[in-house]
Amino acid sequence: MKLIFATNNQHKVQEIKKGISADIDLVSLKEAGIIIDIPEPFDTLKDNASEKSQTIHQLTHQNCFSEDTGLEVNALSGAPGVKSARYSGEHATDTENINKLLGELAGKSDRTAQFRTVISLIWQEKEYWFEGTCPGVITESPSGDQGFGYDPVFKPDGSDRTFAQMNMEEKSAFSHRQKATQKLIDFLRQQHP
Ligand code: ITT
Repeated sequence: MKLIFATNNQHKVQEIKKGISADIDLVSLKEAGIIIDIPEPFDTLKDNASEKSQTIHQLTHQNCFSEDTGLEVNALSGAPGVKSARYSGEHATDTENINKLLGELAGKSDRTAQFRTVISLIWQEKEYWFEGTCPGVITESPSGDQGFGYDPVFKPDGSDRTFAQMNMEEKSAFSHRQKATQKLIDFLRQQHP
């Protein structure tokens, strides 16, 4: 079955393509030839995910999904959360965002955090949501050069390595994105047993 993944983030495409079953023909926006910068104007991951999938559905009239992900840090009352991509400014780089995060956490003893992913699926004209979380801690300094975003400073519970020190399969065993994707796969299997 064909499913469009409404994202411009190629790291997300790679991770979800690895985690999704072979019977699902996942097509990224790039592969579908759709060039669009979808705004994320809302205060929740769920609303932003819906905005992305509905925009692409209105354009293509095909089954599609999107996801919005945020890093929620307890000592910062859940920040950067829904603003994770723009934490240190509108066009912030990953390094700038990480530096801001480490600065905000300096001297704080509670370094617990979680990644949260919300998937919005539009399947046969109806919308469904799936969520995945991954608890962990923010390290004192960056380690590793794999992955993307905040991966160099996020160590999931149960591991002594950051996400950036893991390959994609290792990250998947812990990851928020993979947990949400698995729920999506389970749903699609029920539609087409
Ligand atoms: P799309 O909206 O096109 O899907 P995006 O990069 O704008 O892509 P988000 O708004 O969902 O995606 O992502 C928010 C930011 O959170 C993202 O830019 C990364 O910095 C960070 N992020 C998301 N998932 C992550 C992960 O698995 N590991 C580390 N950082 C992640």
